[in-house]
Amino acid sequence: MILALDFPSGDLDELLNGLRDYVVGVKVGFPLALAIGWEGIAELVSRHEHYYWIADFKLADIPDVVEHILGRFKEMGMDAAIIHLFTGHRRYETGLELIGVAGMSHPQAKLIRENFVKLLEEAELLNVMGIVVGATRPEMIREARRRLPDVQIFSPGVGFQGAEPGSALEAGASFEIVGRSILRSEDPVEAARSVVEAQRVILHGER
Ligand code: NUP
Repeated sequence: MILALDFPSGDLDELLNGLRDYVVGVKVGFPLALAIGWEGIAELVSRHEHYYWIADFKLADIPDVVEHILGRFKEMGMDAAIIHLFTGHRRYETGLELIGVAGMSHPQAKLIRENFVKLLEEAELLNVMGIVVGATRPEMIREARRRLPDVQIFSPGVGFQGAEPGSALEAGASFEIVGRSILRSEDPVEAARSVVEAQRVILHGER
């Protein structure tokens, strides 16, 4: 599971230390940048380097600007960044892995949904490492997995937005992204443990 670290409360280091057994990566975006600043994020990354860090700012600018931003994210210790695919990009030499938005989890993402196949084609053309496809849309995950068998599929929308833990993995996603249902829980570690257990039960019938 990837943790969406948008609205944490309490001590961030304690939270990230406590989640090590259940979380492989941490995704950060504007909510955390607005709360603790770019420096704060860079320092957090440097204290928790074992996590796979994803910068989710859904970049959608001209390629020269995107390349500059990706370079700065790399300096901050990020491992990957999420970009929008609809603006068009070139292949960037920044050392960051790229994840393109192919489908979104919220019901209002109509234009993106209508252009899903074209966005998958763009992802293939750019040879991105991964794509985002909402967990709330298992039929789109299945379609993406069928068309792009080797791409990593990251699926947000589990828990708070309604998708059941494990359901996106079952449809073919590589990682589920979970935020508020863990962060807003009384006991985030227990909430993360129960997500991972549900994923195992769905995938392997294990307990
Ligand atoms: O389609 C998307 N849906 C989505 O929720 C693409 C995203 N990147 N996200 C992000 O995933 C969103 O910005 C948030 O950081 C996370 C989901 O968090 P939550 O609904 O589990 O709290």
